[in-house]
Amino acid sequence: MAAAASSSRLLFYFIVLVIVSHGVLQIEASHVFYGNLESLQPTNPNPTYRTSYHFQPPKNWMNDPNGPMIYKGIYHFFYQYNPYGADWGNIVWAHSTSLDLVNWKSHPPAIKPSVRGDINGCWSGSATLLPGNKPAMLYTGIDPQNRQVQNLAMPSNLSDPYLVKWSKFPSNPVMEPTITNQINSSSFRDPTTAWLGHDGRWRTVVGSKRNRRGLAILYRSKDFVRWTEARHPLHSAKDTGMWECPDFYPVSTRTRTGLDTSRVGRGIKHVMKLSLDDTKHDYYTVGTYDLAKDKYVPDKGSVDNDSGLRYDYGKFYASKTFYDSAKKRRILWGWINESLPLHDYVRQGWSGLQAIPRAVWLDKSGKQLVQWPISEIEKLRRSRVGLPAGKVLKAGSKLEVSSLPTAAQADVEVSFEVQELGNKAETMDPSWTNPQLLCSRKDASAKGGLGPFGLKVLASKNDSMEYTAIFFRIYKLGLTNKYKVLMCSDQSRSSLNTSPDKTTYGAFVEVDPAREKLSLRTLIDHSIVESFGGGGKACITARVYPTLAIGEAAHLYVFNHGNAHVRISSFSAWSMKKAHLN
Ligand code: DQQ
Repeated sequence: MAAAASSSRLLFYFIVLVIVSHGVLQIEASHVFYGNLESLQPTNPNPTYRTSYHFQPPKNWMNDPNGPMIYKGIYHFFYQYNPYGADWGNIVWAHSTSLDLVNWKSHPPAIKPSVRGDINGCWSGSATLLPGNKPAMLYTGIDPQNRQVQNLAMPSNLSDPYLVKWSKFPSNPVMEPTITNQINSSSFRDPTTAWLGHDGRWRTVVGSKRNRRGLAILYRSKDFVRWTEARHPLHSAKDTGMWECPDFYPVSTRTRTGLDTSRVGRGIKHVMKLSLDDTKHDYYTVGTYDLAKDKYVPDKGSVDNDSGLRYDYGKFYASKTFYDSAKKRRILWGWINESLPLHDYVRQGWSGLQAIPRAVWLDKSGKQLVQWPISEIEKLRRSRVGLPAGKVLKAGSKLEVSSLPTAAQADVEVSFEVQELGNKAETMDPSWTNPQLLCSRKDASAKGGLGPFGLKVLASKNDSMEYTAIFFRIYKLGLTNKYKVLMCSDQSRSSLNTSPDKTTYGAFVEVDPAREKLSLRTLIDHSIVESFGGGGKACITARVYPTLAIGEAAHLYVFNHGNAHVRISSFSAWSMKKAHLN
């Protein structure tokens, strides 16, 4: 038996050698491979925009988070990585570990193209902890015919807590498109973390599409090795296009405590997150997992397409959660890509970052998720600067927060209270249903009734040339006593450089300003502005490339361009220490 296994392994190595010697093939899917750029050396390795506490490798291209997990007290993070350049291509699973999700040590790539089932690329996938605490990775491989197939890999040595070496299952692939199953071989990728049903069978879903219908194809297995496609998908939705990186997990309706992916039962709802290849948005629904039918059904009112709820209304894609059993929380990772044109980031020699890992839980309304940066990140805070509680920010005024050691690397928490709601709030037009459009029509400089008020970050002196503004506007809904809060992240003046994409982002925040304070937290990290409105009910992440507001020359302001006074009920800003990033 063992001799047969080792001879089949030898055969695989032989095949690999033959294939590798013929060079890497070109594949196109949701990312475009520009093979000719690989040979370009970075001519402008300018460190200005590199981050101090947002995860990134020392160089080259990074995209999706893969297989996050905790094993023997160590956090593992894998990611899509190009070892040869700053553009997408030659994809391997790079690997880093951490004790605190803040400081990271890098290891050699864990999964690289080497066998028939992944010779043209090791694409996204997820970790499952099998009984006995044995990690198993399901990931998409690109085979010699450029078909997308699903493979299995496991650690070679379970007593190494860093899990540096990984072995591929000799009979990979474990799921593949065939003539009979009618799966489109170029739209079949990104298996989720598997969950175990009461019938003793594992389940996973793989993202796909049929015509324009997005599909989460369901597979079941008793042994994690032989997988059978179910007769129906776990879920599908019309006109959504290809579903990349699906994520499916339970959330508690009662507490913020995270749940293991296999948990079902009373007091539990489920979340289905999909990454839409068409728009590069991650949207999610909240719903019920019907165990009898093995189907997921979104709740009534939970919008199941691109106009539904999003983790983040800025740059945030291909995200993935995992259950952190050490701290009993569910943690979300998401990829933040560049806003620079391709040639600019190839010249700078690196591309792509990860958002700060966020704890996620179900809001008490049961209708949406709440996200908050993991508390460990707070240990990087130093030199707190406050403002007196209750300070009034007069209509049309701004205030500089001047004594921060560096405003280019900071964490800011502010909360606002508004009086005069009834008199000063502008009336919302019922046709204003698209918050991003609304924010781009009314940028931070457009005076309003209640708002815009918020923060100007990465601002040049007197915010006269450059700034990124994150702010709120409060609207009244018709003749009612109800209000709608709009949150915007306005990048239109973020840089004097004309080449970056400066799209403005927006979201509605489910907060009642008549009863609650309106809070905003913004993590600033040189070229990232990651903001959490309403205690994490709406998040917006932006990439910016200021030319003046860099390093020590970056300024921070609190502003109010509305025509009503606003009270700052609390304010704290910290400079952030540098984390150890790989
Ligand atoms: N990125 C991976 C795919 C996935 C896409 C390839 C999403 O597996 O569908 O790098 O960004």
